[in-house]
Amino acid sequence: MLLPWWIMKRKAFIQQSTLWAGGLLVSPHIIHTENEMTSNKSIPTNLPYVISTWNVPFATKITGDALNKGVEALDAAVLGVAYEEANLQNTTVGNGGSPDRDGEVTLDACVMNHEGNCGAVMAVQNITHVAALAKDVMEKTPHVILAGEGAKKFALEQGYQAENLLSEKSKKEWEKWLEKGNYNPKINIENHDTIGMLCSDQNGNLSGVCTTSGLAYKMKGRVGDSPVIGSGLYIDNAIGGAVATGLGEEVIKTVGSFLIVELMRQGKTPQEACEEAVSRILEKQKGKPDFQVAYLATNKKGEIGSYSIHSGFSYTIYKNDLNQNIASKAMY
Ligand code: SD4
Repeated sequence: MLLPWWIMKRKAFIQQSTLWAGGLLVSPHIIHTENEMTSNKSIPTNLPYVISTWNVPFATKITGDALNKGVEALDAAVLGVAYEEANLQNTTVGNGGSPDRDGEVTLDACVMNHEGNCGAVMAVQNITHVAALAKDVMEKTPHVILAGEGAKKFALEQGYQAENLLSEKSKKEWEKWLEKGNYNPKINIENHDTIGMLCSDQNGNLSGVCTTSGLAYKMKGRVGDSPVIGSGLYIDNAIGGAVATGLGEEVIKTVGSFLIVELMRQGKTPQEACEEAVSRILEKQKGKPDFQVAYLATNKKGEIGSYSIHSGFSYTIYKNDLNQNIASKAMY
C-alpha cells in the first residue's frame, strides 16, 4: 500500500535523526567539557550558534552541525533535541521521562521561529518526538496548541509511531517513589533537565524549542511552563530569545521568557534581563525559596546570559565545532 506523503516524510525525519545521532556516538570531533565547567560570562558569538539548558553536548552538536550545513534555525533545533527525546537515560525529556503519579509519561513541548510563529503540545502520551510534533502543529494546523488525546491523535495522523514511554529505569524510580508516595511538587536543583534550546542560523534568524516530561510524579493533567509560549520559551527575531527550566508554576506566574525578551528590548543585556526575571520571582517569596528556576537568553548581537535561583544550573554552547558547558551565575 502506498503511504501518504506526510507519513513518508515523517519516517524519513525519524531515520535521519537516528542516523545523525548514531554517527555522533563515534564522531572524533566532539569536544565537550562535562566535568570542566567554565564560569558564566556574556560571550559574544558569531553565526551560527546554539545554546541549550543543561549539559547536552550531543543535542547541541547535532543542531550546530545542521546549522553549519545551512539548515534553518528551527529545523536544526528540532533535530538536536530529538536526540535527547529518544535518549532513555534522560529521565526528564521524551521517551524514558519520569511519569506522573499514576505512572503515565506525559510530555510537553513548544517551538517558536523567527517569523513569530509558534506551536505547542501539552500532556501528550506515547509520542517521543514532541518538539517535532509542536512544529507540525505550527505548520500544519491553524492552531497554536493541541493537548492530550487530540495531540496524540494528530501525531498518529501525521505518521508518528505510538510507543510505551515508561522505561524500566523510570518505572523502577516511580515504584520506589510510590513506597512513600509523598506529593511534593517542587523542582529543586537535582530533579530536572528540561531542554530549552535557542539557536541562530547562518542568516541570523533565531528560533527556539522547549521539550520536557515536566515535573516528576505530577498530578495527572498538570502542565508546566515548558509548552507555554512566553513562559518556557519566547523569541522575537528583532530582539532575542529566552528559555526557562525549573519549577514551571513560578515561571508561568511571571511569564518569564517573554519578560526577558521585553527587558532586552528595553536595552538590558541577556544577563541583566535573566537576573531581573529571577528577581521578579524572588520578590514574591519570603526568604530563600526551596525551588529552582533558571533562565537562558541570547540577543541579536549573539550575547548570552543565564541566571538561576540556586547554583547548579549550567548551559551548553556549541560554536565552531566546540561544545562548552558553562556554569550559570545564581542568586544563592
Ligand atoms: C515544568 N519547567 O514542567 C518544567 C520542568 C523542568 O527541568 O524544567 N524541568 O515545570
